Amino acid sequence: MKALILNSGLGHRMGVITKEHPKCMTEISFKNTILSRQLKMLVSFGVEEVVMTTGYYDQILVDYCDALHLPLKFMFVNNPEYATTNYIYSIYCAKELLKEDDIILMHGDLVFESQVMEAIIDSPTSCMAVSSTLPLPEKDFKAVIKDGQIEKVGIEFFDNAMAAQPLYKIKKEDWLVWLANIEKFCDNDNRKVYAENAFNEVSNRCKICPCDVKDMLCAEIDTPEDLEIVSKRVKEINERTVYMCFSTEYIHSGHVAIINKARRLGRLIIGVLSDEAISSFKRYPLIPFAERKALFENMAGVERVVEQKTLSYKENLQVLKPDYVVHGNDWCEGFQKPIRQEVCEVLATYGGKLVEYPYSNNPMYKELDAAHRAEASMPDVRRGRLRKLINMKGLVTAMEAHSGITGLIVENTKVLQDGKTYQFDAMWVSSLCDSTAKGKPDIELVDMTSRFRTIDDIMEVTTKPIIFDGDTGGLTEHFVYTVRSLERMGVSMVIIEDKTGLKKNSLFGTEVKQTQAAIPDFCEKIRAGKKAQKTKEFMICARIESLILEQGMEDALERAFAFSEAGADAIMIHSRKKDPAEIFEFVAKFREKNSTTPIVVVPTSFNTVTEAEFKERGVNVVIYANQLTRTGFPAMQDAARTILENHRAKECDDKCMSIKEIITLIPEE
Ligand code: SPV
Ligand code: MG
Repeated sequence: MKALILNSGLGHRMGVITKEHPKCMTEISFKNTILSRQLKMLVSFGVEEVVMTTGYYDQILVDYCDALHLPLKFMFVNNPEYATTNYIYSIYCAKELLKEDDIILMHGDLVFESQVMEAIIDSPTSCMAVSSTLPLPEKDFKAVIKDGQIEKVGIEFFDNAMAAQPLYKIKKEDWLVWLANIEKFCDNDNRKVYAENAFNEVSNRCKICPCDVKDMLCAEIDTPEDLEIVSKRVKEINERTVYMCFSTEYIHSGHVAIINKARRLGRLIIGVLSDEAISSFKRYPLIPFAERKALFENMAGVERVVEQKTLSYKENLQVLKPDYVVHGNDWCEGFQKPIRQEVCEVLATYGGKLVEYPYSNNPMYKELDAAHRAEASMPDVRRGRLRKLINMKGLVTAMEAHSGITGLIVENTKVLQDGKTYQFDAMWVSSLCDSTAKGKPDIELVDMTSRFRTIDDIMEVTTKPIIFDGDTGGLTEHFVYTVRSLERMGVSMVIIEDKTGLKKNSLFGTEVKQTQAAIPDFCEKIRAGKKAQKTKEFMICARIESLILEQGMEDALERAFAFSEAGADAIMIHSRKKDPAEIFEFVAKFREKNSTTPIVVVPTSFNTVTEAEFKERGVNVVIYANQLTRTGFPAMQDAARTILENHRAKECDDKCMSIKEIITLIPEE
């Protein structure tokens, strides 16, 4: 697409302003002339070639364009009869340069805002800028519109007309029709009329549609008064601000494209989501906030970068009050829909506008995302993420997973509540559920090789950190190998319980015979494990069974202090009472002397306590240890019974997930 800018005229109505240069070189804002503004805008829309007709002070104009150093190829065409002809003849002089492309045609004294240019360029048909809201001008162009097309353009038409400005996009096939008639006019020495006179004769074959720019700025400057009014509007436009928010950890061409569009609207402020906000709906970012911020700070055209602490834009919008918020239209549906709704509501309170651009479904971006997800699932990246999350959030939640599919459920289940997204931070590979899935009792019968296989299945399809239930840890001599294997796999934490001999599930309590390990022996196991590990991120958590085995609070606390002294990275306190009192008491008493070692709880029995209350009391990890198993298997029993009772599967159908739903649960790489 080529631009054709008509700059041959004298501009005598401007008085002294155009005494020494053509009208288009008149300053319209700080550092910009009418022309430099037009040219920079064309560049920002990707136009590379400009045909410019010259006349009055033509060499000054040519030198000026060169001095702008813009990435444009200029073709200057002088109209030697500029003083006695109209621009129809300037076009005639340039005709040979204008036969190969669609063109953007504009008068050199036209000032418009970028959204006008965007509307013109994006128009699927040939078009001319008109306004349905401005009053019809007495002496300027009006366009007569019939059946959605422009029939005539001139200053003399008032019926069925709209105010019009000489800014067009004209497709080659339409332009060739108009240009042929321009040639006919000029060949017949009819050179003092508007080029539009030639159009009016062929408008049935040269289809130009109105492009309604309403009250956006699109005005010609004919007089010093026009200059004053338009300069003021340009100043206002230049002060507009635009806000966009990003969670991305890398910038691809799609981001660059939307940023370029946004910066045309005004001074661009980028909000970068905090690590915490990203973790709430995606995963812990690989690239920390400070670096993601620097990524945008170093981008041309970005004026300011601020932190956005929540998924909700509200706080930042209320402070920054941007004129525009720019976003891809992908948030019209899905979990971002309420966030969008809130943005609209906040913008409405002060007259801001939401501008949405079509979301790019470029497969390359999907591949980039998949590669990034794969990186997040790598052992070295995954292993350290639990510690980071605990440090960042204070309290993290883990949900039980015992297979690839339950891992995917923990990975992908999200809930949007009060403008915030909630998801589990980590996965718990429970001995109870892993054994149950294999139809075995929870007595350390399922061997480590098999337990590792479960971890592998989960790891293959997820990215969240994993907490492994290591039962008693086995013999110390064996535990050191377990630690290294888990570490190598990318597991973040192993929890071992201070029991010895045949381990039974804690929820049996004292109903079955279970023996607690001696404090020195268990300390020795912890020490050996810590010594064996190779990375500093891996965590060994000591689980205290004193309350389960009714050994009293004192014993539990003595063990907790001894185990953390021995090097345990976290302490898990367990209870099978419904009443959380003994858990609360333990946490309070432990925290009196130790404020840093993370505390882990498994509230299967004391399940009335909320995460917020646990956090407030000093707990750092809440594990939902078995709920997927306990809900999944009854549903299966029910389905099996239903089919047996009915001797067919029809009655079971309503209880079943559709195949489509299953497919959406399992993403394809
Ligand atoms: C498990 O989930 O296997 C546990 C927690 O160890 S509990 O079942 O409560 O003992
Ligand atoms: Mg267990």
